[in-house]
Amino acid sequence: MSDRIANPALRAKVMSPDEAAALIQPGDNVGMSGFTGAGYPKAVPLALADRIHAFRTHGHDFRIGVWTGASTAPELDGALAEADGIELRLPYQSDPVSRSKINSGLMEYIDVHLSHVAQMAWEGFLGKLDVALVEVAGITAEGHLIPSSSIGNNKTWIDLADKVILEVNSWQPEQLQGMHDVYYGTALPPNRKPVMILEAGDRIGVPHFICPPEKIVGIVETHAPDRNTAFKAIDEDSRAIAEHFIDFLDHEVRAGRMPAGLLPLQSGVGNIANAVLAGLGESGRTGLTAYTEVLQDGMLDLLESGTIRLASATAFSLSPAGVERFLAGIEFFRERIILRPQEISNHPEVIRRLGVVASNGMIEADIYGNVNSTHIMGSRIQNGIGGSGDFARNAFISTFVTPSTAKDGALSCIVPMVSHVDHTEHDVDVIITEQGLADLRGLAPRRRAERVIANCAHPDYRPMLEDYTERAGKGAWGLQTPHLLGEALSWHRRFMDTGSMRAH
Ligand code: 0RQ
Repeated sequence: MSDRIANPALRAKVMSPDEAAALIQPGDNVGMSGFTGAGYPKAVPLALADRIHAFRTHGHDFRIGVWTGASTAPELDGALAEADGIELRLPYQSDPVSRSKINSGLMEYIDVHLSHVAQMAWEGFLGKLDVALVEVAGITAEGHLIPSSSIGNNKTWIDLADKVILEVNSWQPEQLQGMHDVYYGTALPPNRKPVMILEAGDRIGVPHFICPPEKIVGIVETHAPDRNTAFKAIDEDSRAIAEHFIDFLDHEVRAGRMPAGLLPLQSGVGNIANAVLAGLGESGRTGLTAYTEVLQDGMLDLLESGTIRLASATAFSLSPAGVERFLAGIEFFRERIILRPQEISNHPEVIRRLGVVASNGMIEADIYGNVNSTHIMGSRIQNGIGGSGDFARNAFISTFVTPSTAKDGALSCIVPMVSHVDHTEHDVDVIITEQGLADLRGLAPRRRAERVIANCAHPDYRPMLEDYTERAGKGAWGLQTPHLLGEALSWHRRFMDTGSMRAH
């Protein structure tokens, strides 16, 4: 037994993963920890997948509802989806097996704004939460639970569930203790109070989760790493996108809309977001702050170089090399990083007050500035909206980034009409591709279209977009947001029929 469980009464509850999995029954809703591959339970979901397989072998069905913070890893989403053990999954996920089950109609998926999940669970729409299955870094002598590498919805799951199962992971650094800020002041209307974060680094909570010991029905000890996928090397397109973004920030400072120290930055997930952070590091700025969800490798660079002095988030999402660096410099980083529940890291009130500058990835944007972050060809889910909507709607400036084409140029990421809308034209201020940047603030729809096409579309697709816009400008039913409805989605149709959006 490791020395991570300092409370004697709770030490007595240590059991095997199989014994813990046996506490989860068919039809249960299970609130699990985990956010962008960090801090998810690593042993019990695998044991549960075995239990589900065994049930099936004996002719019995076994499915559960899986609620998390965000994406997890093959040991959780992958294993349970493979076993056809998930009836309903929420919120954001990015596992390929789950994606395939969802897109084949075998698994239900609710894609919720990440800041809304906790309130939705409290409101009762999702049914009863039977079990919370949460990874922690340790348990103090008083019985307080030390959070691990993500917080996500763990506080809510522990509060709401009938039973709590803990995984105490000794792979997680002990020095995480003290980095977290768990806020216990949330309530439903009409009892809500202001969330008093006035600067990105403000602390308003406690560094641990509080859980009545009698609710804890089992504790499993693990020593296993987080998922930790490596980032792609920064390519030319990502570098160009980062340069446009940084030029834009300089422009905003010169225009007097932002202080020289900028406003708190939010940066989404993925390779391009990581490249944007790297570009910021080369810009020579210092003393910035981040109010964001996820801390990728690029953020460690910025903290080390002093570009960013403080970062608030709900989770890490580091590559294996990033984990090594984090561990080597943990005393330095723990002074500069705060992890919060996702209902606070993504809180609309706080994002609006701080004036966050948001930057998120997307699948496609249309000429008027509507953005699709989630669905390929309007129907196949890629990942989910995650926190991008929390930030896009409430940010001071909301930017979306993508290469101008995908799949070796067979797809244009700038299209006449998006095949699915996550962020409406009203929530999208700036679109950036490697071609350039379209600042849409203050522009009416037809002027937005001109700018998006001229600045962001790939030259191979620009003439087709100009042609569409010109004809729509003459033949549309109305000229506020001109569209030819019979043709607006024909580019997607062509891709599905021929494998390319190109006309020939
Ligand atoms: O597919 O993997 O099969 O090659 O989409 O695209 O270019 O690798 O970009 O990793 O930055 O992800 C929007 C998915 C972008 C991500 C999205 C295909 C492309 C590839 C991935 P392959 P890239 P990224 C904070 C904020 C929503 C949640 C969010 C995302 C795959 O940014 O999930 O922002 N965002 N959360 O080939 C068809 C197009 C395409 C396309 C790209 N136009 N049509 N396929 N692809 N463009 C974090 C959280 O909330 C947790």
